[in-house]
Amino acid sequence: MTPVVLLLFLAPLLSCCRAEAKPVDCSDIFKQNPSSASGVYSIYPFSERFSVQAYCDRETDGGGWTVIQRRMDGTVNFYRGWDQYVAGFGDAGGEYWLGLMVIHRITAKRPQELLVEMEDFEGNKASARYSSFSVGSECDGYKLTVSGFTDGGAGDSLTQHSNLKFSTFDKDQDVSTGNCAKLFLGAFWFGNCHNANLNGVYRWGADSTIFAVGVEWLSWKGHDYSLKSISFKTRPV
Ligand SMILES: [Ca+2]
Repeated sequence: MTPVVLLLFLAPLLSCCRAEAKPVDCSDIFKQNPSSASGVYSIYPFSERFSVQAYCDRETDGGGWTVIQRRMDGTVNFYRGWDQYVAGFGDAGGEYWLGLMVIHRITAKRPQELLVEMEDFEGNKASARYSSFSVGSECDGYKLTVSGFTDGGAGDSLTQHSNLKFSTFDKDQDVSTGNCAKLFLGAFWFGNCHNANLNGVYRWGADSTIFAVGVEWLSWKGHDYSLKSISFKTRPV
């Protein structure tokens, strides 16, 4: 068989292989179309038939980040129960939580890194980065595993939460005798109880009226400062 005949023979197979798989996460979207801008996209972490809306960051450090959590203006109530934290809620164009099911799925498919970015009400910005990040399955209580901290000025308020299960006010999986989610009005990988409360109450800056219930990252602004914005972003290593 000559090479030309062979090519004709293989043409249908080759064109078939070119059909792109649906993007599992935001990194696939920018790989498939490098000129895409940051914004809301459909991703398909479970199957090609079931899409999830996510905000994809194209800019930060080369882009490819899938935003899994974002606070920015206090428009969405984050004090919610277990089912909502499993399924996800909010608006991918604004404040939202992508959902434990999706986060587990994305981090189980490929090894991931995590970037936490935050801003205070004075316009200061800081970040924290982790070279390894994953969230276990529901059977594991959606356990957080995180390591490889690099400081972007925010300090490390997350490594202490590694190996802890996720808790909401109606599902206490923390290691405290109390209910951390109820005590600190959030939902998180609480231990006894927290160094970060990114799903806490949005309350516009410094406020010590009620201890540690705000949107917090302890190592940057302490327990009595609720951040203007914070986001968790993940991408394959
Ligand atoms: Ca408890």
